[in-house]
Amino acid sequence: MNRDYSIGIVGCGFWANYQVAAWREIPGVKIVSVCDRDSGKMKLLAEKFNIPHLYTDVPEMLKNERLDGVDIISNPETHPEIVLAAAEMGVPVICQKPMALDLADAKKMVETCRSHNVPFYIHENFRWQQPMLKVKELLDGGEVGTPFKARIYFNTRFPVLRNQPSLGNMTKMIIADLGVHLFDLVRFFFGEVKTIYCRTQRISSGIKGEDVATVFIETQSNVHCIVELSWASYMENDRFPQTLVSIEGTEGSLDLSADFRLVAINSRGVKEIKISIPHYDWAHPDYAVVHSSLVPCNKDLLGAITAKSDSANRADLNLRTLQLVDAAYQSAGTGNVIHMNDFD
Ligand code: 89Y
Repeated sequence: MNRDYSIGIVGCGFWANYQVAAWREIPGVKIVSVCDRDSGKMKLLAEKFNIPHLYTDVPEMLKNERLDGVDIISNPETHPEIVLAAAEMGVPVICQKPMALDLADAKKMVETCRSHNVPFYIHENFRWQQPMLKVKELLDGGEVGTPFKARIYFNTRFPVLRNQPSLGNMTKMIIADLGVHLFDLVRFFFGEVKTIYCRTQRISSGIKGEDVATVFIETQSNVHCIVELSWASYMENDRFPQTLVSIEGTEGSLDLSADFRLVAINSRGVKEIKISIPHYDWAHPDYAVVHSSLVPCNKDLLGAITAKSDSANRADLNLRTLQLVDAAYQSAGTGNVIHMNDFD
């Protein structure tokens, strides 16, 4: 990077602390402004990172600053309005997952950015986690032959709402917040989805949405994949926020278990691969595997919004991940199997 890039932040909650720290790892990136309706939160973040320009109003920030991109880290229900404002003002957009809580809103966001010729990308970081990159590399290298069955799972009793209390107000909770990541991994590993069937449960008290979901996905490449999501499960070795993966293929298997132990089994034998997670002093120790993925994810997104490269996190592509969220809720509500070609 041989010039400076000015980024403005919208949303100064828990996640913004790590997102800003991750941006600062990238040479040339300057976080020049922050915006939050809650001026207290906004000032805290600005002071912590020495950010010069402070706003409580998004259009004002977009109008006053010359930004190479706006990074939207606010709660999902605020995303449509902010993305549409950025599109109108011609400011390239990076928006946290989930893009929106409603598929129609998401489509409008993608369409508006397209019609204004404004780059629009989603900050989807799970596919940038070291263990997931390794799994993908082995799959692409033919280590297991053709995958036919998989399990991607995230079962924990970690008090997720302690750091992210707004999740408790979401009437659609774990699929919208966490399922979106795991569904994106399904697409990353195996390509697009043919059908989806989902059942949900609300186990914990004091929440409005589901905190458990069990999903059966059949991909176009004929992988049968179980996705398990739970924030209510007592586990012997609870390793929040590690996503675990097991994949069976025609020539072998991959098993990513706790503490990033990846085992590859095929006719050549059994191979154990230890994956190391990059260390950053600023990462929250409970979230290290996720927080360290913010750096390569942001680098990829910076290349994309500055037109140097494209990204798999382009919003129109991520829309397919969001369609899976919508389909999972449809299935949970009706008890039906949802065919993804109905979304075309
Ligand atoms: O909010 C979720 C996310 O995006 O990654 C993990 C998490 O913090 C809780 O499951």
